[in-house]
Amino acid sequence: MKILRFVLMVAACCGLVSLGHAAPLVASNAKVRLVPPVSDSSAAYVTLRNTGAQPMTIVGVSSPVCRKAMMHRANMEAMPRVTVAAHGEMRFAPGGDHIMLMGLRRGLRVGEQVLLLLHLGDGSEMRFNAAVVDMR
Ligand SMILES: [Cu+2]
Repeated sequence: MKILRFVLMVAACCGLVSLGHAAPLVASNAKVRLVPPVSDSSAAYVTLRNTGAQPMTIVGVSSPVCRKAMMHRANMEAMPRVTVAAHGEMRFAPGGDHIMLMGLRRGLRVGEQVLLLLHLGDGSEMRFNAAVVDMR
């Protein structure tokens, strides 16, 4: 048991467990909108697929690239939590629900990878990278 715990701890530290997915949630098509250097906010988009038989709830988002990140509806209304149904899908997409990145700490460059973290209702977190894309 002790050995198993140690192995899990090492795996978690190395990102083997959480990087890219928090099973059963899978991220795809992740991107961040390129904004002019004068803009201090941007948005991130991603499709989240719940491959599991239990609903998964996202209770927060964050990124080292900005001071504050939030889940927003298309009308910029904040969504404090989002539940992805079992075997369901949640799309954060241009013109719709999105992840708002506020207080950017630096300029963004096309092609760079931005780390995003989803904080889940069970206390775990899911990390994935989103490429900066010029979406004009
Ligand atoms: Cu917004």
